[in-house]
Amino acid sequence: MAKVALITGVTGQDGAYLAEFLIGKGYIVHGIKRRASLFNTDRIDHLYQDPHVENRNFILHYGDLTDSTNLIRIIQQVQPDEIYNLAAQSHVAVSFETPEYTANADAIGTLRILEAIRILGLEKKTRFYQASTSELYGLVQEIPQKETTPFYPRSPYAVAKLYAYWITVNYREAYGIYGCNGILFNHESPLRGETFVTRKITRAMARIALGLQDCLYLGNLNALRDWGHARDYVEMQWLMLQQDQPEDFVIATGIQHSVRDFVNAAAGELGISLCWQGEGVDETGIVEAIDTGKGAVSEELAARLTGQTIVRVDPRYFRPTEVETLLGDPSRAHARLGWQPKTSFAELVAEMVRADLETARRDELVKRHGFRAFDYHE
Ligand code: NDP
Ligand code: GDR
Repeated sequence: MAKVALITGVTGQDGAYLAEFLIGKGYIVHGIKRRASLFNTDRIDHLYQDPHVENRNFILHYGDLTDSTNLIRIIQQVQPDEIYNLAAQSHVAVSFETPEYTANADAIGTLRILEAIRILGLEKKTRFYQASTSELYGLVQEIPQKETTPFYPRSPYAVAKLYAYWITVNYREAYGIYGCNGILFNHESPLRGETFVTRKITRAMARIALGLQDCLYLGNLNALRDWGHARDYVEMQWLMLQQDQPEDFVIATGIQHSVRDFVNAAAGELGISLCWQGEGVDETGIVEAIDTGKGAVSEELAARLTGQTIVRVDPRYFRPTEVETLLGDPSRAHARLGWQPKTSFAELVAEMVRADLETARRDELVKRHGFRAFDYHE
């Protein structure tokens, strides 16, 4: 019998990679998507199956983490062997603007699923994965961070995720539910949302290289993160639910880079070298030279771009309380589960830049033919 998985947040970055991974393992995958006024399934359209066809292995349900009865009904219908709770208002900066909603979805939403498992008597059948986060470490107490490092959340998002972390531990201890927290450090991909810093950078650099955008505005360039590839990290989410005993694990690469390093690496992929001038809010990234041999920037555009400021700091992207440095120690996951990340930082940046360059080329073509290309950036 094929195993049945239910993924909340299936339309997100990790949901898309995980759904594809589980289908590849022979699972029947159910996903919860939110109702939106426009289609919101771009990331999973390649997995879509016509609802009129029988024996589907990928099935979507409308739902929301803020709606208990809806969650109970879906879980009752699906009778999942495994639930992956990936749904969340996942943007740290946005959580300062919508703290109550973030708490409702990210904290109480997790409780709603755990309660549904209990109400339906599925404690012994259904295994539960909680998408916990390195943001729990916030104001870090120890470098690198591991499973025993104390938490100090620094945003409404992180505080909500702290509740979700502990309620998962509590339901495991109180009711014997097989529940695990994956404490995942930042992981990115070409499917990353456009307002997270990595994707914002790769998208902007590709657009600048084609003359579609003049400047990239960023916040804290000194922030340090441990960036991995989402494709590698979803494998670990599955592995955590396949063990004899439920445990919590840190998932990270163990290597740290600054936001500025990421900008340099993305620009370098396009043949652009930057020199940095000024400090703090006055810091700027200026084009020092362009290698047109890389084929991204034309000779004509290179002549215009050289010497131009293409990165500036805009304090609007500063956060009321910032997480300055995160570096994970994944040695427990390596020792106990045999897991290690496969994609290097350079490979990750290159893959993201390539994908965004392809999209920018399409936009440039549209613009050249007199149509208005999508130009939104935040
Ligand atoms: P995304 O923001 O890409 O995806 C979030 C998903 O949650 C989307 O499908 C979104 O739907 C859905 N969602 C949001 N609010 C609700 C709600 N109220 N009810 C139902 N669904 C909702 O996040 P990622 O894929 O990057 O991350 C997955 C999970 O892992 C998140 O919980 C995140 O907090 C956590 N995490 C992520 C890390 C990372 O670096 N990516 C690191 C550590 C933890 P829609 O598409 O409609 O917006
Ligand atoms: P983060 O990711 O907050 O770590 O949360 P994000 O990419 O938003 O920020 C990383 C760092 O970059 C700095 N930064 C900027 N960030 C954004 N978004 N936009 C900017 O213009 C900008 N300039 C500098 C930030 O201040 C920060 O220090 C992500 C999310 O996926 C969470 O859901 C997840 O839990 C954590 O990673 C681990």
